[in-house]
Amino acid sequence: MKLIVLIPSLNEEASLPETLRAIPRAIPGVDAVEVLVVDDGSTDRTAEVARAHGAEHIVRFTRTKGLAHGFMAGVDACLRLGADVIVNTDADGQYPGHEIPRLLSPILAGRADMVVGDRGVGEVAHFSWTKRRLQILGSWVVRRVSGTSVPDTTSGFRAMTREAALRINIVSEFSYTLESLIQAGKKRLAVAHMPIEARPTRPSRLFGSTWEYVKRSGATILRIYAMYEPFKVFVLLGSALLAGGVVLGLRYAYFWWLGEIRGHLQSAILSVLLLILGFQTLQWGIMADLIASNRKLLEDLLYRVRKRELEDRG
Ligand SMILES: Nc1nc2c(ncn2[C@@H]2O[C@H](COP(=O)(O)OP(=O)(O)O)[C@@H](O)[C@H]2O)c(=O)[nH]1
Ligand SMILES: [Mg+2]
Repeated sequence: MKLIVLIPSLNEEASLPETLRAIPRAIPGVDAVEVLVVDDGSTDRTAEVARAHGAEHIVRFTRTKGLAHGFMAGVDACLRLGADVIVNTDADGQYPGHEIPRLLSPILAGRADMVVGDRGVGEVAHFSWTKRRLQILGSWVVRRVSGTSVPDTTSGFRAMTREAALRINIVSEFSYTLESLIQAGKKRLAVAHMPIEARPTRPSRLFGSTWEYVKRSGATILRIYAMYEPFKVFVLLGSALLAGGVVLGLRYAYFWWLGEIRGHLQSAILSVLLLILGFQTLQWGIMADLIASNRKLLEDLLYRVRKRELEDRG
């Protein structure tokens, strides 16, 4: 069993030495532990520092592509390097290296394909009150959408098996945390969570402000959900529009019955408009559903191709 610890990094020369030092190199049940640092076009000495402090593998981009790209490239490289298990952690030292064995335990016990480290987002002392509430609310939404029971859905401390890594395809540009979790849930992977100790760190570089955080996470959740459950999304939307149209239409019919249609023409027009829009939205739902079934086939194809590539490498 080979473990590769993946660390996506952007200008992390200051924190990498400590983060790398803290990674345990001998873990019971694991034969080899290696470290792969993804240097996302850093302008400092991230790659050199990583190499000097024991990272066996470096993937370096010549320009910054963003965390989701870095994560996917890192996962791909880990698979090619023969990883049976991948642990992702942050370069800033928020997730202590000594928690890696515990994070791995559900996978080593054969109970999970993916494990998410739980910082206890409701209680983390170094998060502000608003950030804690938002984390709780956001995580609740993601649990509903993904059908998993992970308490801390934005945690970057994760372990996954090769099988899970082969199944996950990140398409959003911004962060992989929510998308990978929703995909894992929708693809019926066994997702477990493990309480871990988290350290206070410097302010996040991924989000400038809380508002930006909410906006981007909300958009990600909506898009990924619509990608996997398009029929539900569009039927809900279409039905709401149709219902509005029907109610207004009935109201108009009632006035017409009483012979008082003067002054009610506006609502009749609105009713027709809503009915048309609602009907069209339902049609979109059918279209989106057809496209989604193609996506499933494509994802399955991608999975088989990737698996074949790994097998061919021996
Ligand atoms: N590849 C890549 N990594 C990034 C980027 N921004 C942040 N990171 C890395 O992602 C991890 C988390 O970043 P951090 O600033 O701690 O955000 P937090 O997770 O919200 O605390 C760290 O290892 C960063 O080096 C980016 O644009 N590209
Ligand atoms: Mg951080």
